[in-house]
This record gives sequence, structure tokens and C-alpha cells, in this order.
Amino acid sequence: MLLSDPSPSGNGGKERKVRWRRQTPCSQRSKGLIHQTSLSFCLRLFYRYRDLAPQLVPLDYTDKPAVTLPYELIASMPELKDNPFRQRIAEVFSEHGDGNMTLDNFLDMFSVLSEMAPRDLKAYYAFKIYDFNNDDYICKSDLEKTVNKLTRNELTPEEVSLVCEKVIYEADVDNDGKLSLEDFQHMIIRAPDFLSTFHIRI
Ligand SMILES: [Ca+2]
Ligand SMILES: [Ca+2]
Repeated sequence: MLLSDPSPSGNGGKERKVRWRRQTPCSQRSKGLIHQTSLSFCLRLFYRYRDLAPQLVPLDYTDKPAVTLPYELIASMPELKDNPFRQRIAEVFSEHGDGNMTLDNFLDMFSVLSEMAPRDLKAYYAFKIYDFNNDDYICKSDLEKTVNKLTRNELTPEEVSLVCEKVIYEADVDNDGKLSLEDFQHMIIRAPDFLSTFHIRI
């Protein structure tokens, strides 16, 4: 059964994680992530997934049923419904980028969001979540959306613009005016708030 299937450690350096995410099929990715968590955690997640739509999600996953739950159900979970990034989070972890989730997607998502996930892994996904236009860089407009969500629209546009310029000025190590994953990883060491919305206890 998927949930109890042990797998070799998917741990490794940052580069290895990125390649692994891009090239490995979803089910294997999940096993790699799940390996870093406990079986009871995975079972709890499975039942949470199933509780969202018991009529759609079977108890037996031996034959990997093709079940996908709509974003609206995922976003209604108490752990996500007040998170300003819930839609981006669901999009990034969903198979087709639409926020609808298979069980594998769901397990991936909460494994990365859990407090057990390594900071590098969280940072990698935070980067993807903040990269609203999916071009592998966080530019000023991505950052403005991010800061608006992080501050729940409490700053004026001028203040947001100033914050973003300062962040880019300080974090843009290679001076190309936008943040690469490497720039971003440098930044969150000094500004850990950028990871704060990605710790979810479930
Ligand atoms: Ca971008
Ligand atoms: Ca840069």
C-alpha cells in the first residue's frame, strides 16, 4: 500500500532535490517526502483527505485509484482556509497546477508544510509559491503580491514598493534585478518571516 511503502532516502543537496522534483514521477516524489515523516502522520493525512469526500476516496489505495479532489474542498480545511497563500500553495503542489489534488499531491503538500520538513525544502517550495508567474524568478511584481499577502494588505502601495525595493536591493546577489532561488535562499536566512506562513500543524 502506498502509505506504508518504505523507500530509500530522497535526502541530498539542494540541486539534487530540484532535479528530483522535476524529473521524478509524482508517486515516487511522494514516497521521498513521506520517508522524512512518520507513518502515523501519513495515515492521519490520508484520513483527512478521505474525510473531505468519503464518497469519492476509497479506503483501499492498493490499485492507486485515479481520485482528484477539487481545490474548493482542499481550501476549506481549517489549516488552510485563513492562509493568504492557500490558492498558490494548492496550485504549486497540484498535478496540473490548477489546485485540484490527488492523494499524492495532498501528502506532498502537508509533508512540506509540516514542521518536520527541512528548511531547504520549505524554502524551495516557498520560492515556487512566491513566483506567481512561474518564470523561476521572483521579480518585483511577484514580491509585491507576496508582501501584500504576508501583511494582509495593511501597507500602502508606496510602503509595499519600498519594502520590495529594499528586499531586492539586499538579496539580489548577482544584480540582475530579480531573485533567483539562490538569492532567495540567502534572503530568508535574514528574513525568516518569508517562511512563516509555511509551517502548518495538522
Ligand atoms: Ca516570477
Ligand atoms: Ca538576482
